[in-house]
Amino acid sequence: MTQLPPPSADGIWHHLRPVPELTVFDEPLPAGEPACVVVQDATVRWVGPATALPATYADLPRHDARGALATPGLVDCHTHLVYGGQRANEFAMRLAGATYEEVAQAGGGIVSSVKATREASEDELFALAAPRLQALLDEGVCAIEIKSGYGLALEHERKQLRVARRLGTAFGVTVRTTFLGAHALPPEYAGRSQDYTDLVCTEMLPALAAEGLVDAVDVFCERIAFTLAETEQVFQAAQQLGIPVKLHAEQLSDMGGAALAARYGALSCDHIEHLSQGGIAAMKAAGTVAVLLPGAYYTLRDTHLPPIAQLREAGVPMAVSTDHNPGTSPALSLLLMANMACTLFRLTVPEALAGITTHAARALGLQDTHGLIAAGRPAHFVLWPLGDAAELAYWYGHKPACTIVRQGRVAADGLGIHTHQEAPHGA
Ligand code: DI6
Ligand code: FE
Repeated sequence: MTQLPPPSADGIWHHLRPVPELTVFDEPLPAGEPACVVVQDATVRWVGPATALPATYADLPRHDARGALATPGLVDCHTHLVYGGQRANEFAMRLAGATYEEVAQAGGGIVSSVKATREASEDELFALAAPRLQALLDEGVCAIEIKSGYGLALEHERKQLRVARRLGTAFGVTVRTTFLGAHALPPEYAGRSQDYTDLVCTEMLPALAAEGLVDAVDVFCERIAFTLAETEQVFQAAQQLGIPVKLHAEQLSDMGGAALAARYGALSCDHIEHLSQGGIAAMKAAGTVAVLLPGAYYTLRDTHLPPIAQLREAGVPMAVSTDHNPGTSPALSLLLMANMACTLFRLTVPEALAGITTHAARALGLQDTHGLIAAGRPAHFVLWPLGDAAELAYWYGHKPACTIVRQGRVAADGLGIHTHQEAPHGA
């Protein structure tokens, strides 16, 4: 089946209302005045008021946004999107009182997804992940991180990462792959945690990196997963290969993982419900992003809030992501996560919006290409028929209509803006 690529978004997108905090204007936008975004060769060339539009662009096709709100393309910076099976049974167990740790100790948890993932072929994993990815893209996601970590053996981790790469190509979306070989101890290594960590560092990571499958390296540093020393060993292996690191840190307990990750210049520390003041200071000094995952907090019915006020006070950038995974966050709406970040974690609306755009891009090292509408960047933006940007975090439970420009193409046109342009002039 061959599919035509979506139409080019080149042209002048005019009469739109940008979110000022998420847009860099070439010419200042007077209050209340609609803006233009000029796209040429799939790149944003200029952003400003129609009255200041440079004459060089005047002949480009025009797309009338009719007052729609414009945001950068959304960025989902932490997902485990590729896996076999599902774990609804554990949801039921936890409702009956079992904790995440007890489920894991009973043979459920991550290793049950490992079994299903190992049994699935690459094509099967692709077919399972595709509709999940589509759901996220339909809300305006333009860049997504996809982790391995359900293979836990070279061939199966490779399979997951290859599927992640294929998804990016097939869907025309920026995919950042993260190798999470140190996610859980595979059953065949029970009681041999050090041996498995050695395997991750000396065989799996170098092989997958050589195949171009690893954009970043992550570890689940936790009582039920990998120790601080094992985490550092994986970070050293990543550092030797020049690959950036990130960490599942202080989700269930304060392991000191965030401070360690910061010492390795981590892109992000994620979850961080139990993050200490020392961890916050280390992250601030290293420029590490705090990735908040309210979906996991909600699903696990956690009650230990991440230290939002302290992160805010320290000036640590906060991103918000789905953490999509079959165990603790079967979430397929980044906008719902923005809503939960506000209601559960008390983020302000501007913080939540920066959390699913600018700061999420930084958490993936994509701060120069994603998360902001600005001249010189690839064209990724979304137009929403909303009166107030706060509506993005306010409504939940439905997919809003929107027009999506992704990788310089009109990936969706729910508002009929692009087709509009093709009607006879003046009609
Ligand atoms: N933390 C999480 O939230 C996911 N992985 C992790 O390290 C959960 C993964 C799972 O339960 O399958
Ligand atoms: Fe996760």
